[in-house]
Amino acid sequence: MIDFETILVDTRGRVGWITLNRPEALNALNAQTMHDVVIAAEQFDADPGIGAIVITGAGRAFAAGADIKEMEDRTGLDMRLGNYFAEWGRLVAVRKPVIAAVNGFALGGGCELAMMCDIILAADTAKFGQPEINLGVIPGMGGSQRLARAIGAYKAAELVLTGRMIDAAEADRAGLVSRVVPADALLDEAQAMGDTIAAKSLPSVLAAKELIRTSLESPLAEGLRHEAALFASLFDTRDQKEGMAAFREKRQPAFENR
Ligand code: CO8
Repeated sequence: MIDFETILVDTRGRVGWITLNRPEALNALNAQTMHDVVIAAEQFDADPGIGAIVITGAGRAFAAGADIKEMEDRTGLDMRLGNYFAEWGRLVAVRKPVIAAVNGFALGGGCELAMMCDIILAADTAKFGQPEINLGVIPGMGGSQRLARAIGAYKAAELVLTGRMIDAAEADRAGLVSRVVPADALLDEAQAMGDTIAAKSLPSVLAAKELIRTSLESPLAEGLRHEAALFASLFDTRDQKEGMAAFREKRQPAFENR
């Protein structure tokens, strides 16, 4: 692993951890952080020893948004030609499951980063919001699209147009998070969830992630065809034979990820 400037990276069992580490700036996402997260995630994605990835933040924020100080002097043309946020697309392209362990503020780009992940585990102290409207802009890393898909157009419009922050309980009711846990249990719960996923057969995990991701983009009939094809393809894995034999023999399966 390379030494990163803005994140901490470590491996716990088969779970790869990425901790945003600019707590003095509430982990505001500058270009270097984006680059570091993407490179670290791609390294975990390519590593056969890793089955799941967790992203969290050091200090009291997950991430309080894109770095306002880095952006503020740019022109519209700078933003357009620089294509500054395009690199996040590489995080979305990671094939292994990514869990956002949201420890505090997840605002603007921070909320959008959480929504790029497959699972959002939130501390009961977490706060979510898209406050860009207060800065004279709008969400720019997918917020208007992913939030509307996650919580519905009406709730998303309220949050994006007013900039109101919501707590973890409201985010949970709205369907923005997978589960809320006590703040002091967040990292252990994320690790346990990562361990659980990483113990499954990787081919089936990759297929499940891909299908759920693409369900947001494709018409139902196309998604169902895709599911049927991937479902069938898993019957050519040793792990499918092992998983079903283990069920019949009333024992735990020993998956080999092939
Ligand atoms: N960018 C840069 N610095 C930040 C950011 C940020 N997003 N958020 C916090 N900080 C810094 C503060 O400036 C402060 O630094 P300093 O000590 O040097 O003054 C430090 O972090 C601590 O913050 P506060 O003192 O403000 O802490 P508080 O507890 O008083 O407040 C808040 C916490 C409510 C989270 C507050 O910091 C806040 O409102 N932050 C900004 C939230 C925000 O507006 N986020 C949206 C940013 S825009 C965005 O994400 C757009 C994404 C996509 C753009 C794509 C374009 C193509």
